[in-house]
Order: sequence, then structure tokens, then C-alpha cells
Amino acid sequence: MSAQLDRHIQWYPGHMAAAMRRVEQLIAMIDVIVEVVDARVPHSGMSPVLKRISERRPRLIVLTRDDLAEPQTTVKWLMYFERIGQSAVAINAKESKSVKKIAAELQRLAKTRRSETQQRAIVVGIPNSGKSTVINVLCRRAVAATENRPGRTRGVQWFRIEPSLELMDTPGILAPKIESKQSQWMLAITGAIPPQRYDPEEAIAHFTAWLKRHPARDGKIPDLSEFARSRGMAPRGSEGNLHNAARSYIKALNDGTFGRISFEAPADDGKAA
Ligand SMILES: Nc1nc2c(ncn2[C@@H]2O[C@H](COP(=O)(O)OP(=O)(O)O)[C@@H](O)[C@H]2O)c(=O)[nH]1
Ligand SMILES: [Mg+2]
Repeated sequence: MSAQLDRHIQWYPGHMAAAMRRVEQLIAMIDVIVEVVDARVPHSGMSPVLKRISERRPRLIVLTRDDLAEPQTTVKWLMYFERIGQSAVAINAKESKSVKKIAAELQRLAKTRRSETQQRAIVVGIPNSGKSTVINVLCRRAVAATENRPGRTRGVQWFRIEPSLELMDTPGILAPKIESKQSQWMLAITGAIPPQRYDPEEAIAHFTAWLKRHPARDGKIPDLSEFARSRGMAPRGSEGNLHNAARSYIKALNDGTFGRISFEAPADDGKAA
């Protein structure tokens, strides 16, 4: 796994440099930043460079997949963010009622900026964090603001999500932080690394080893061969064909089939415990 994933470390920066430059340009013309982060990995799933390029814009952290994370761990994260003075909400981005939570918090943050005319917001985050889902849920009930005012970027559509707040329809993609082996497999298994870029069997092996160190969950979640047998994908004695089962395993995990899992909890320094 390490060899496979080490390749991403090189692959991502090159591949994402253009995307990051674009985010930097976009951020220069907006007032509020919405960073979308998977609630199961709030530490590894957060961008390390956003702070540097955000030009001290107010930022709202939206923890998505609240429905897949452990509620008590998510509460701890929200308390942690409150303690450090960082606005944050936890949502199931697939539910339309999430809109109210985000829109209200954004409006509040935008007010702390200049009050003339429209305030503008952008959604950013690492791949697969839920950016498009958040944008869709926010824009579904919104009116497209199409006026051709000066200073608007060509090719970008704005949606008025609150009376004085507009949201850019395209998300900004940020490079993930792959700072440790643990971050690597956690980002892989939660979907932030494209499937063709890592070995799913090895990622699952890391996950099940991690589970053993977290006995509260161990026992309820199958390992790969148990899972494969239960799905009829690897009858006893034919362990060779676990590769396809591994993809199904990761899908099942992200569908919530194994129950709610939080991979990271906040420590006092905000790092994964
Ligand atoms: N269960 C659950 N799935 C979510 C949530 N938010 C996003 N997803 C799913 O995660 C996947 C990636 O979301 P997407 O918005 O495309 O991510 P993006 O790459 O950041 O734009 C999609 O299959 C979404 O349906 C959430 O809060 N809960
Ligand atoms: Mg998207």
C-alpha cells in the first residue's frame, strides 16, 4: 500500500496544481469560504493550504456525512471548532433541511464582512468530500443571479442563497493532505483518493488492523474474507479473488452498511487522537 500511495503523494501536487491556482484566484474575489470536510476524517480531510490562500476570509467548515460518522465524535469535533473560534456545522448533505443550517451560518459570517451589495461565497474541499452535493442542496431552492455586473468572472454562475448572499456554482478543488500512512488509508477508504490509485485490499487491511485497536467497534465489522463469504464472492478456500470483494467492501463501508464509523477524534491540539 505504501508504494502505491506514495505515488499519489507525487501525483496529487502535479495534478492539482492548476486546480489550486484557480482556487486561489477565485478566493480573491469572494467574501466567505465554505470548506467541505468528511465528518469521519476532519483532520486528514481538511486542506493544509487553505489557511494560507484564504487571505483571512471568514470560513465555515461543513462536516458532511454526519449520517455516517459517530454522533458523539461529531459533537466533540463541533465543540473543538467552537473552542478555537472556527464556525462549523455537521450535516447530511443529501438532506434538503441541511440548507437552513448552512445558509444561516453563512449569512451570519458574511455580515462580518463589508456590508455593501452582495456577499459572495465559494465551496471548496478535497476530492469527493461532498462539495457538489452541498452546492446542489444550497442552489436547488435558490435563484440564479444572472445580472451581468462588472467584476464577475466569465463562465461562473452565481446563485442567490440568501437575500444578500450569493454562492458560486462551481467548487474549488483542494489537494488532500497525505501526511502519514494513517491519513493515506483513511483518505483512500473514505473516497478521497481515486479507486484506481490505491490497492483496496491493503487499505482494508490497514482498516481492519485499526479496528482491532478500537475494540468498541471490532466484532461488528467483518474483515474482507468474512465479507466476501457473506456476499458469496469468495467461497471457503478461494481467497484469491478478494480484489473485487474489496471494492464492494469499501462501497459497503461508505454506504453505511457497517454502521457509523468516525476515523478521527479531536485531541486538544486538533490532531487525530
Ligand atoms: N451519506 C452521505 N453521502 C454523502 C453526503 N454528502 C455527499 N455524499 C455522497 O458522497 C459522494 C461524493 O459527493 P460529491 O458531492 O460528488 O463530492 P465532491 O467530489 O466533493 O463534489 C456522492 O455519492 C454523494 O452522494 C452526506 O452527507 N452523506
Ligand atoms: Mg463534485
